[in-house]
Amino acid sequence: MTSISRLKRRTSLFAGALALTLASTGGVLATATPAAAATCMGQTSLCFSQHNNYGGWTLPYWVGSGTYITSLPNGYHDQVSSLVNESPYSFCFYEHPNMGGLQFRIGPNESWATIPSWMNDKISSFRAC
Ligand SMILES: [Ca+2]
Repeated sequence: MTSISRLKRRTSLFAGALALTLASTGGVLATATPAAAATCMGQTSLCFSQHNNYGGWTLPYWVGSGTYITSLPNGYHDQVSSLVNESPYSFCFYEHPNMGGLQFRIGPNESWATIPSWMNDKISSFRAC
């Protein structure tokens, strides 16, 4: 074996080990960590939190395919910074009451530890969508 072919073999072994490490790390991050950090009330629930990473107050809702909330309770407007959706439904969140202004949509069973900055501290109403 020449020194060049030996080097190639070692490089490909290293690349294989690195890919395996990344894949297993990605699997852990994608499942265990968010699920442990983000819980609401069960399989048909949606929870808002005041701060990033589900901190501060939490406002929970039982939800269905026709959920339509024209206004969060007084004191909860324009403060939501993270979300947990433990339902099989997609939801749209709005900047103003009665589904007005900017819209931010999330899918079934999605949790957002940090919602996008353009919608942070702005949600005032939401509906299944
Ligand atoms: Ca906030």
